[in-house]
Amino acid sequence: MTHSSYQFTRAITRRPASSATNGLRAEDHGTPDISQMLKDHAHYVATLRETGAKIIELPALEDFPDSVFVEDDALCLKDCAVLMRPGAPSRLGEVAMMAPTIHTQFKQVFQIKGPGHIEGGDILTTSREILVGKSARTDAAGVEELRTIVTPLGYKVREVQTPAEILHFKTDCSILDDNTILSTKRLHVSGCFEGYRVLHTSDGEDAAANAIRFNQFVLMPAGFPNTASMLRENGFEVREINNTECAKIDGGMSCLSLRF
Ligand code: CIR
Repeated sequence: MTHSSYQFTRAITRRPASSATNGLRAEDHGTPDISQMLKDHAHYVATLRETGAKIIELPALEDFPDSVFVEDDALCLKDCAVLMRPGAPSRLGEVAMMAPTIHTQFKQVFQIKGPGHIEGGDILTTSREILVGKSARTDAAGVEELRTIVTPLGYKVREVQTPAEILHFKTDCSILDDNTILSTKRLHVSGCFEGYRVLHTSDGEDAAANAIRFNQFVLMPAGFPNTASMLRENGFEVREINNTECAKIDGGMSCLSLRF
């Protein structure tokens, strides 16, 4: 399998619902301000669009407080998509709401049927393999079902472990180019990135790891100046997006879009 892990022609996003104030969170950091979240989301979408990609914007789903985090609903590959089966019970129903859009974009669509669970936030697709971190949301059965679906298509799935203290594998890492990963030190020490060039987030800036490379830009949450400088010194064109409100419900740059 060889294809670029950061060049995309399309992305799917979903407008934040007012009910995002009830979004899932590991710790209470206060209630998200929805008008600020909407502004940040608009900035995010505009930045994706600035790269020339087509952005499919879906309407808010009030019944699903976490539905702005579309990444968890599907895995989009070059030639097919796989609808996920979230481990968070309140998020299971989001997938059916995403499915029609996925079907308009992909000829080949698969579905994780269970009994296992898997969320897109635990999946890092690199140019050579699909890393899936087992977590509180993604279990071994979910990983195995994904493996059964994509192996015949030529993809290699590697099961890794999301550190216990973080929500998703990609909470702590992101792809910067075909051979380079941005990672927190705590995730890198787990040894899962052998063979890749790894750049570390700066001390005290772990939350900067949930970034995305989308065509010419690296979108990262604002407020992590040392990591932003390090990325610029390494030649990346960094765009900083305020993420204070999504961060209150454990969401970051990658969660907000499906990219393909
Ligand atoms: C959740 O707990 O499911 C949401 N509040 C945050 C999801 C973030 N998604 C992601 O990291 N891919």
